[in-house]
Amino acid sequence: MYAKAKAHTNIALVKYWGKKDAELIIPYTDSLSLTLDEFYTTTAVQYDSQLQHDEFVIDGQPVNEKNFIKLTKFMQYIREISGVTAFAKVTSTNHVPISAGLASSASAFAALAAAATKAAGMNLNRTELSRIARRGSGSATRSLFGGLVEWHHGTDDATSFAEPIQERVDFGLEMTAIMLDTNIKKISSRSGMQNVVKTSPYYPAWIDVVQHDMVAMKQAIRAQDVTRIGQIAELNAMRMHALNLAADPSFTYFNADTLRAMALIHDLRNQGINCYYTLDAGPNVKVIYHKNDRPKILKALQIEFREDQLVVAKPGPGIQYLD
Ligand code: 2P0
Repeated sequence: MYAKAKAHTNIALVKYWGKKDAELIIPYTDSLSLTLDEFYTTTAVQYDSQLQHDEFVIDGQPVNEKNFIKLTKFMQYIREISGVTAFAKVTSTNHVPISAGLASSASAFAALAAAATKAAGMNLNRTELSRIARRGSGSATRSLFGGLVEWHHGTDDATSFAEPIQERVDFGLEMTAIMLDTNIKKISSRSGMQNVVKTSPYYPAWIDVVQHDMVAMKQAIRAQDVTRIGQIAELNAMRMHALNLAADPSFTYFNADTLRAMALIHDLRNQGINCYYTLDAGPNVKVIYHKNDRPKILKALQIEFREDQLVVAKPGPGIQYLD
């Protein structure tokens, strides 16, 4: 009745932003991501018939009530499908280079789905696990697999799951995260995307954008064209963030440093250094480039940002069981 798993986080190159079904977390669009080696979560699950409720300890701290409700609901689903009746003690550790930064619900729910089902005696493949992880957090769907991963939006629980496009990414694609603000974000992804779906007049256009970008991105991956991958990812991210600016109430995850970092990447490109950026539901900027260009890019970034704000992340693996 015990298992431990490790899952890595992922950064979307074609973003997921909006749910058709909030309960099952069925998105409006497909999405495509790169799993990273630097950021991961390890989670141990122990079912224990003596417990009166589930217990969750994350990074040494018991979780708050809001997270407890979300997590115990997830565990309840695992009990339903596995037939296990006991509550569980769940112990989770986020491994990130600096505090809070890129700790992510993606790696958290992927690791929990794997550990909780294995401890319950289930032997599921990664596709099945990705469908389960999806119920915890959309981006977790993709974190069961390594490298470049596609999440098929599907129409129901059976058809909304992730699939690897290329698990071993060996053509030089790399990212560096510029950590600008590691505080917890003010607008959660969940409420941000909900507001956008309801009020952003550009939402129908976004659905078309993603359909187009998924095809173009997969072509660029097949061609191992890092420049094209960066171009598509950057424009896709900006179009996602434009939805937020156009929502009512309007909002943005950018701060002044975000704009400074984006301007620097544009400067580098103008100097002939090939690099692009993407941003998620927060101000931190992730730079996309070919690893051969890393020294030049880091040299330029180090003039503007502290060394400890810059985290190089390579493509990472899929789910692993530990112990
Ligand atoms: C993504 N993001 O594709 C997009 C791009 C952030 C921006 O998925 O509500 O934590 O748990 O499904 O997955 C972050 O949102 O949201 C996210 P829920 P999630 O990676």
